[in-house]
Amino acid sequence: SNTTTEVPLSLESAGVALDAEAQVSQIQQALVNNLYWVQGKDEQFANAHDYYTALAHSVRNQLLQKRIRTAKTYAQERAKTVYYMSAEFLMGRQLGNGLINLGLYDTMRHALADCGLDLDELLEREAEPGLGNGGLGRLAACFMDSLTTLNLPAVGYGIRYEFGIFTQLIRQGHQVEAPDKWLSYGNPWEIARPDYRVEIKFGGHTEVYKKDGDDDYQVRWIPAQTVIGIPHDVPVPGYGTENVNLLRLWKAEAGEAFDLDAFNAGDYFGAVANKMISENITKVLYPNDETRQGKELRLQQQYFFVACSLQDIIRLHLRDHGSLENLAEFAAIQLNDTHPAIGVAELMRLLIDEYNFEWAAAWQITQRTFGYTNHTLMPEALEKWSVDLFGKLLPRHLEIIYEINHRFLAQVKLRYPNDPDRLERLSLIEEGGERRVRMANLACVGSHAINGVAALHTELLKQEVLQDFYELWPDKFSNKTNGITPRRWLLQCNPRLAQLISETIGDSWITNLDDLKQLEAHLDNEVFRHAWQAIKQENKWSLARYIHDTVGIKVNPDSMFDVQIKRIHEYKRQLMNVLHVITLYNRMVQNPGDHVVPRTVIFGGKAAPGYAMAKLVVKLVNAVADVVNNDPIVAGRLKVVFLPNYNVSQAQRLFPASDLSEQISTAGMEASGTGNMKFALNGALTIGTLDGANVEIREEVGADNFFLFGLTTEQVAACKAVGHNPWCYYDTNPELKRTLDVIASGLFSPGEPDLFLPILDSLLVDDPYMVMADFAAYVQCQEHVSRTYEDRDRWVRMAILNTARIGKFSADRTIADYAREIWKVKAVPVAGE
Ligand code: GPQ
Repeated sequence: SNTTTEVPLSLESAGVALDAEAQVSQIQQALVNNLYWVQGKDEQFANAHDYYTALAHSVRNQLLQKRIRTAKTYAQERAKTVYYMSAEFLMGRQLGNGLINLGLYDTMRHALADCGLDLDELLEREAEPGLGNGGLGRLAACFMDSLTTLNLPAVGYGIRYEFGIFTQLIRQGHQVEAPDKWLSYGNPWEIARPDYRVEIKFGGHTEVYKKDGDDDYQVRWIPAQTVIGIPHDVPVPGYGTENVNLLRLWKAEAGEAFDLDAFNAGDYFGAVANKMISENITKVLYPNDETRQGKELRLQQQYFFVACSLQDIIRLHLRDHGSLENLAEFAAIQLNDTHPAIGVAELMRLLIDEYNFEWAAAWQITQRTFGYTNHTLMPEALEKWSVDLFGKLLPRHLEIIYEINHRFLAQVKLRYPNDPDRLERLSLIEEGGERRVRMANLACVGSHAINGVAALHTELLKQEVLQDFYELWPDKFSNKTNGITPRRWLLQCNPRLAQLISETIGDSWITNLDDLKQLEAHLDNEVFRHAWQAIKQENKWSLARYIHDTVGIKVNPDSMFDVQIKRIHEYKRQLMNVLHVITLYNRMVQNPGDHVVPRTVIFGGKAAPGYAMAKLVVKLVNAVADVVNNDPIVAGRLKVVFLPNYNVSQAQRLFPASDLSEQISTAGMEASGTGNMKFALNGALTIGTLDGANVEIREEVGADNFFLFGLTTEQVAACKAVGHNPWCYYDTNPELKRTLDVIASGLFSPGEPDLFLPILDSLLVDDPYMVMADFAAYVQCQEHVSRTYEDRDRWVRMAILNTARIGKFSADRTIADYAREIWKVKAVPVAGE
């Protein structure tokens, strides 16, 4: 082959439509060229990872070509742009997604097979970019896919963590965390843009001064330290479009001047040590999901990426529009939770201190530009920063926040003249004890739109967490029920089902998920139902193989795959699921001859490293698995699997192979959930509470096709109001009693009889997540699930209806709603070559 071409080819050269054979040979040539010119490897010595990288570069070349044309088009059209600010983007692997979105997947598979390479194997070589914790980060990734697919001009702004979410290892059943060195073999998807570097200040003090030729006083910030932000751009393709948007992630480096003083003083080592401190800012993702950690470095991360992004937005806006007066007409900035909420104060600072705006004008621009999405109802998850820490790190921002608060509370006082309690609740500053800045209040005051992520969640926000803001500004509030991208979560992860669907109703569902409704017309077609079932079966076989390869457990692919995959949290009640497993086991021990519907109960999820109770639940699952999986009485009718290191790649294997989706959070606690949508899209049935988006999923798929159980939000509240007594459930439910007694007996903790006492204590002392109260209903509902599963034809019909009716939960719908109602942005399609 010819390896002497100077420039690595892109896969398709300008404009010429190639026949299939020519395309295959061009792909092969591009690969060889990449191997040679980009990686300096000869075919002879190239391993699978080298081929993966070569392939990734080929795809990247095409994406960059499209990206350049996209950027030109957006600038020419003076298009309004969405800036999605998020501390997390859980993108998942890029290669498979890139190939699918470019429409090259099948061609590539053939071209590779032709050279004796297996595409699936190469796809597995890609490191998982785990730049997020869970649902919130994955939502941001699905949104990027939909934004581009809808041809909406958008930039995702975030942090390029050198270490993503930790790798979860299981040792003797316990979770152990290992660092995630995802960049160690390089990242072919990113391009560093040192030419767009920005400088970010930290610490120091402020001072008043008079600008030349100006009578008014100005404030300036004299920082103690500066850090440089280097953008790293990742192209984001959409499905079937020429548009390519950008994910721009910031890496912190030491400022140019960092070393001068120290160097001049001869302190070379001190200077280099200082450089390391700067680079720490983007070193590692905080692995806490829905829990605050008031760590200085975390606030530095938040301010760093937001300040970098705002400078970038302003640079682009001034380039295209000349003045910041009309910023809100061309920029919509969405705050993904409160992590980027400091942006409100930073934009005010920029406008006032750097661009000489008057307060009122600056405030109007700021409010019109920002929107805020809330993702949790749990008060302990709301971010609050100590005023001391804040003032030390961001002295100018603290002043600005005080001024915002002063003006805001004056306005509130006019509206509610004799209501000091309300003033106290609305204040941006929490008083009493250590004074703290309330980031949710800052986000609410600084935004023109506030939204929740499911209908129930938004209602509860209005009634509870943000009630005072709702009463003040009801029109700011709206609901935007979450969604998922059908490209990754069906087309890519479940190719067999995707193909059956496309053969049956055509492929318009890929970009118009409501079209899945047409499947209902085929419900009575036996051939179709059999094909559906056969695909689920194949997917289960392939998951069974994966389980055996990763944890060495043999599972029965004919058993019901009962799956709970999500972060480990008390409110998500993995514990209730384990208690059910123990109950099933107890029944087998007591009545070995009874008929049972075989189940494989699969768990996956990470516990925050400092969350002792969640880690103990991981241990309990593994301990129960050890006993149940090895007891001959069970005879393979029940298996328990904890899959270590749940992540996006693993999720793509799990959803297609699941029969039962566990969505069993305490009502009123899960803001939305998005895994629930991925299961249903892939034809799993849900056992769930009336929580988050479960409510809307049940509405869509029909109550008959959803296994509902448990207390409602109101019942939970009522129960707690009269004083919930978990003991009475223990005393009156013999099966529940037996289940807790077996744990207490030490059966699952040989040699460590007290190991699980904290779990028993939590259940019996206050049971804050109502596991005891919901247990009987859960077990009863699970019996109904088992009986239904025995009628396999009924189950398949229900599964098909779940898929057919899940169209509402496409992220395309969600994004179209944000675009129309909050961002006021329009599609700007890029013309083909
Ligand atoms: N969510 Cl506040 C997270 O994943 N992390 C967080 O820190 C917060 C929320 C989730 C939430 O628990 C899910 O119910 C949502 O579906 C998801 O955000 C996306 O909105």
